[in-house]
Amino acid sequence: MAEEERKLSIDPATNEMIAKARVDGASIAFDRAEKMKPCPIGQEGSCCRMCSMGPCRVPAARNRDETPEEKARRTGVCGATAETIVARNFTRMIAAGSAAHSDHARKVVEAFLLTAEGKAPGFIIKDEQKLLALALDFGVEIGNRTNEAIAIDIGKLAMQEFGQQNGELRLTRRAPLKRRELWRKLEVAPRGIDREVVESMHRTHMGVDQDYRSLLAQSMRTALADGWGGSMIATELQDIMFGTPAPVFSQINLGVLKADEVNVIIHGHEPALAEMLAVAAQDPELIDYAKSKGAKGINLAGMCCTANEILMRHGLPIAGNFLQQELAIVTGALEALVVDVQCIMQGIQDVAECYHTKIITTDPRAHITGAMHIDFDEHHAPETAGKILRAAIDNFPNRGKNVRIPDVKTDLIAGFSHETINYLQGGLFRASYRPLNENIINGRIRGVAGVVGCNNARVTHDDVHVRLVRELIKNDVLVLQTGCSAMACAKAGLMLPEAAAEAGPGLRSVCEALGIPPVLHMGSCVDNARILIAATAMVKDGGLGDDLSDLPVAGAAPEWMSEKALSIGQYFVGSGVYTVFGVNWPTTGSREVTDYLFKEYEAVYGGMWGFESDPIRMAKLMIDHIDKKRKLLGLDKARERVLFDMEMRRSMEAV
Ligand code: NFS
Ligand code: SF4
Repeated sequence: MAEEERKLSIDPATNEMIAKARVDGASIAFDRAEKMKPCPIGQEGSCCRMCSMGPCRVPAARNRDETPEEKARRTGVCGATAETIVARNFTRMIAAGSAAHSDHARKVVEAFLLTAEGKAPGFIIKDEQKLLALALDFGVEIGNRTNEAIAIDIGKLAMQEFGQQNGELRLTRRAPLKRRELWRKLEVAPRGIDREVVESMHRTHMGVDQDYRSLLAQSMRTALADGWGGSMIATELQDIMFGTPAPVFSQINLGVLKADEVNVIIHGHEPALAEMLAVAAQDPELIDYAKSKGAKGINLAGMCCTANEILMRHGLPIAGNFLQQELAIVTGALEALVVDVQCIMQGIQDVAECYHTKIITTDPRAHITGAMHIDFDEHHAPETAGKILRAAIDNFPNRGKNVRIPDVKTDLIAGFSHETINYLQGGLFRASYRPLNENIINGRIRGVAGVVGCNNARVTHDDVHVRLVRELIKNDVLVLQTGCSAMACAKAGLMLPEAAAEAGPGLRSVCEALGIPPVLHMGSCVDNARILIAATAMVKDGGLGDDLSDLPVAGAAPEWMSEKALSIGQYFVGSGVYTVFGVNWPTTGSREVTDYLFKEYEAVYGGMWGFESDPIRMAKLMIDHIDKKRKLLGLDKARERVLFDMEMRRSMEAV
């Protein structure tokens, strides 16, 4: 049967747990995906349910030579065309994605203000240097003021970014001048974060904006409010409170769970709770309590983006990425799965009922029917963390006999923030992007790719990420990663310096000289803002053009599923980056809209969208784009030379 033939994952731990789930009778996303076929009309963006005269289904024309009369007949009850319907759906998805990142940021700003005011026990201002740098960006006076006083001003200004009605978001000032001028000219410079999300919802309401170009311009403004607003604010303030990531060693995959300890996984996105749990898990009193219940200790691991946050800052192990959340429960060895917001499948509750795992929701915005709820409140963070861990410890004696922890885990090095990359290349006193730019100019590094995003149950788990990234590094493209994509490649061993052996000769020589892997883990999905900053630093360092769209770079989300990924893609495109998505593409219901995003956008933004489900072809699209940019910069000859040099070097080594 075809269903049996489709390979569900390339990860042995995942496959082992899928098999166990089936024996145990637990319902998991991998199997539900087989039963739940996607609706073809919804998938192409052609279903409108913006009013109760619908839902109206306006599927894409099946023949390319559709006459205008035929096309005119393909509209909703209100007369909305396929173009309008598709663009409205696309815009709403981006609004939801931007809202998710930005509402996360809002919580971070609230916690930051409480911390500065001394009202959040357990939280401190950890990275003074970053605080002062942000103060300069925000125009906050430093003088002889205390860190707390400076932080209060920054926090207030950051909070204003949400409610601001006019003008431009502060952090857009960090973008290259040329880019900002373009945004102004196109009238897509984001005014206020909340305003852009609300306006997107308004404009997509029945009977408002009914021109796809106009709708897509608003979707761009909303996405830019995410990348250069919400996400960037979240990353910056999290770094100040919890520390800016530096290289750290850790391990990943379900094999990080321990047979003789209380296993707690923290899953979701906002690092505040996870930070407190990381501290509480070291508390001798709680460790003794765990021992009193027969466990050897408390083992805390992460999942999804929360995992990336605590990995980058504490080196805590990662249990897995998005499609492994239910499987962690299937091990039978998980006492508690603690969740906050985003990417948490409701299915975990049902799976948990087959085992002893407690699902503990912690955010007032995200409840799950049947789960235990312990509200996380920054005013009492350490106490709440203790309460959560006690609930997990109390559950240890309930662990049954049906336990199997896959003996699979991989080492990795993470923690490549913009600051780290800067430092690694020149040391503290000469920190700069010069060596990276020089290696791009001399052709050892062909270009840089950001490979990010989710897992998707419609494609073989981790497969597209890993094959794409392998192909890119083989072709001397340095890869920057975040999110679940980073975890896929970490599991495949690509985040170790030894992985340089898989890279092309040029990239390999650079990685070996710096002692870094060819694939750099930059953090969670809000940390895609770090990629924007790194790219801007490349422009500012010189020699690679004067705008982000001049750089030999490309982006991809090969297994995307979340609306957040679409918002990220759109802000990358709007920042001038060619961005390719896999799995499926949500605007195929209109050829005109799709052509606009894939082709015409290039003339508008310098960056455009692409779609390709095959990883090798996806890599080719990205590499072709990188080569095109190299040529425009006059760097195509340099690469030919360096490859010759490498050949020569190797023949010399052989002598
Ligand atoms: Ni990003 Fe992170 Fe993963 Fe996708 Fe979800 S965890 S915020 S959305 S699934 S990469
Ligand atoms: Fe149909 Fe128009 Fe209503 Fe959409 S807004 S459901 S296309 S009538």
